Amino acid sequence: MNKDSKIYVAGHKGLVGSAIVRNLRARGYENIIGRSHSELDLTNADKVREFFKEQKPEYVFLAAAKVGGINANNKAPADFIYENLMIECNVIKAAHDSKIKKLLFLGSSCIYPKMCPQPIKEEYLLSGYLEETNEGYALAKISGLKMCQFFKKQYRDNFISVMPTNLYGPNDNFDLQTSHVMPALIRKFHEAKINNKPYVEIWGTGKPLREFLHVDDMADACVYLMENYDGEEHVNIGTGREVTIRKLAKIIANIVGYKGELKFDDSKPDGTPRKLLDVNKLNSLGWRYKIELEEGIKEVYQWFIKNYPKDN
Ligand code: GFB
Repeated sequence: MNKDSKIYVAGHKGLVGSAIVRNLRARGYENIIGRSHSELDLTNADKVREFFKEQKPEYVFLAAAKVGGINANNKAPADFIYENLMIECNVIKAAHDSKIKKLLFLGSSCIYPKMCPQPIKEEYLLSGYLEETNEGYALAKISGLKMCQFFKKQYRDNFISVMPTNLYGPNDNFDLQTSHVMPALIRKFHEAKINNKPYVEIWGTGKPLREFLHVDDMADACVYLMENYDGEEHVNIGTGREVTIRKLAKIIANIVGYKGELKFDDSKPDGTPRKLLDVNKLNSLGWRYKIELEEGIKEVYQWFIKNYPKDN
């Protein structure tokens, strides 16, 4: 990529897309374009085709997706599989037809089998059944990854894929019903602190293990791989470190300054027991994460306090 290459970040207002835009700007890329959902509906094939024809992007980061936490995924599997498949089909095909130079597709660590050996190597894909709470989303993301591989194989398109672990950062979704665990717990502990609530409810048993990566690290890895990786196989992006949900809750409570109790509601699903990515491939390509978990949470908590509506 040259500094004046035309780069389209699909999903430029979301958690990951906005971080990719910040990272590209910081590296001196100047010709970045994005379209909000109301400007361009990526599930509409004609509109997407038209957009690529008119704008002629040279590089594409496909960070647009319908995303959500365990509850959102569990309740709306049809929406998750449909919208994500449509976005992927439309953007990848339009990128192929307009002969762009390179595309990077973002997947998710939930593409791997539920009972995968740990840490999860890239080659474990499709070696077992999926976690049921996010099967729709996972199937769509597996299809996106495979589409990129197949377009590369059949047409020599330079389409690559990355599979991030659980991400967090500024511009996240803090809605308690649809968010991921990190923003949900930041908000729950903050509200419990200011309202002097004696306890905070945590979904599930607290036993599942999760790996968390700050979205600024994620964006840095994406831009790094766009610049340096052309392989057919996808690349895991993570830290290689994990915590239990119980430990995560304690870390967040401590950062927020909440002194009450934690109550675990095991009527809510735990989801996959463990999903720690093997990041040896990424490390050997020359990239390593920088932001430690506590440092990242402190930063996001400050962002949340600043941006959280005061009447809540
Ligand atoms: O982050 P999360 O929603 O997604 O939940 P997944 C992680 C764990 O935190 C689960 C527990 O064991 C939840 O039960 N948890 C505890 C909570 N309290 C809360 C809470 O208040 N809110 C939420 N959301 N969780 C998603 C997938 O799985 O991860 C997506 O559904 C995607 O497809 C994403 O892959 C990265 O890690 O379980």
